[in-house]
Amino acid sequence: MRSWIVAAAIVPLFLAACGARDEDEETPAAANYSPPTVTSRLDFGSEIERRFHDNDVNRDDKITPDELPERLRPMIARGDKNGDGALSAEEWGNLLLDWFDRNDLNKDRTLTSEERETYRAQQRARRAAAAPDGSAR
Ligand SMILES: [Ca+2]
Ligand SMILES: [Ca+2]
Repeated sequence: MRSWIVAAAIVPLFLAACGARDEDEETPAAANYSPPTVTSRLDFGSEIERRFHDNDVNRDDKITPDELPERLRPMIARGDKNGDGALSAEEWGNLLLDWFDRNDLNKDRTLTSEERETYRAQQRARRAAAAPDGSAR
């Protein structure tokens, strides 16, 4: 019993020590290294809400085209289900959760920076394969 407890205490320490040594070995490359990130779908939900309020400049609980940067304006046409030309909090949330789920390639409801990278690369490849004038849909 006692040795079991000791082993349980030592194993994590051992793993931590190995991790620390690996980090030391990687130090020369550290300058170019951005640590991987993981976002849970739950965390992303509060992020969605925060971003909605950030973008809703006039606080009317709608995001209109003039409140979005040019490159994000196509979001409105895609997400505006009731056709009022703006995104409600719900329409905004659905759009962003849909984006999250498309990026979550292994469908474990967390999004890693690696998955985002992979998804971005897939999108680039898809655009490159489309007609040069962008007419392909
Ligand atoms: Ca607004
Ligand atoms: Ca995932």
